[in-house]
Amino acid sequence: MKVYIDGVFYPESDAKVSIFDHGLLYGDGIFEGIRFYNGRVFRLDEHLDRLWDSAKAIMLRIPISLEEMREATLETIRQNGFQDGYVRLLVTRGKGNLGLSPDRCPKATVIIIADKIQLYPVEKYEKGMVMVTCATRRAAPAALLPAVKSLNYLNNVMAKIEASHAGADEGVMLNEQGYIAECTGDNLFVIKKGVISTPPVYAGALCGITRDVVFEICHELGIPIREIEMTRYDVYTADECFLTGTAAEVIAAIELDTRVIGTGEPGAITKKVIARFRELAQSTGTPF
Ligand code: PXG
Repeated sequence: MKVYIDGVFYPESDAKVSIFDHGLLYGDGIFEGIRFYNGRVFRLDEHLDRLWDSAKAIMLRIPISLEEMREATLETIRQNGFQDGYVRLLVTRGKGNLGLSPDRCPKATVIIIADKIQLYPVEKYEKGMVMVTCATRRAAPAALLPAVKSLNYLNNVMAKIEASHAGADEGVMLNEQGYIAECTGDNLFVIKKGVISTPPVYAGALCGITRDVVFEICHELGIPIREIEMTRYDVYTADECFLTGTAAEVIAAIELDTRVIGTGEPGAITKKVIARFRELAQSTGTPF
């Protein structure tokens, strides 16, 4: 594996950052996870725009231009020789000292890793996911902006551990008010009487790029879709449920807190959305 760090490609064993990097010391940094399929990077510009927005929000100066980041991303994929896979972009505050102030970090560190990723076992894509509600809440927007894809994923990691200790595949995270925000690394959608609903971003969800693709698919296929605050009741009583994320793609969910959702199998509308998503993923994107 070849890893890009600040303009240089290193073999994996030599791909290292300083122990004084504030990404490590304080989780001070941002990232993006991007898929590439069949020789094309899916929604590359949308991911780069979100990375730049995350940087703006945390006052992080990315030391290369967006065009340079775009080219570095494509080159990292080429260097690794995959046709399909996953590319992770990280920008940390960079090397500083043991004080948390970024004043002493003269330059941000840029890392690009191209690899394979499989978030859930193959059979889950056929059968659907079992979910539990996590006690760990999504971080409050006044504490840690949920729209920023930052290196602070500790609450999501805690929620993921809770879900797996409960024997579930995924965890549903609520916001401070008890409304559904999203899952630990995926956005959540339900379908009731032919209408798709998903929590608004202000409920504590990340503005997912795959989530945006689902809105486009629904507009194209004429399926009604809306953003609305949701409680667990809306998931318990839904006809269908599915999750979206770059790593997860689109995947059905069939149970929450031991309540079976709908028939307990991936539903017809979910399957339609999944099929169209796969077509788009395979046939559109930035060639490398
Ligand atoms: N919510 C959160 C909190 C995320 O981290 C999504 C939603 C989906 O967004 P996109 O833009 O990808 O559709 C994410 C992104 C992992 C992993 O290993 C998860 C994500 C990204 C990278 C890795 O679980 N989720």
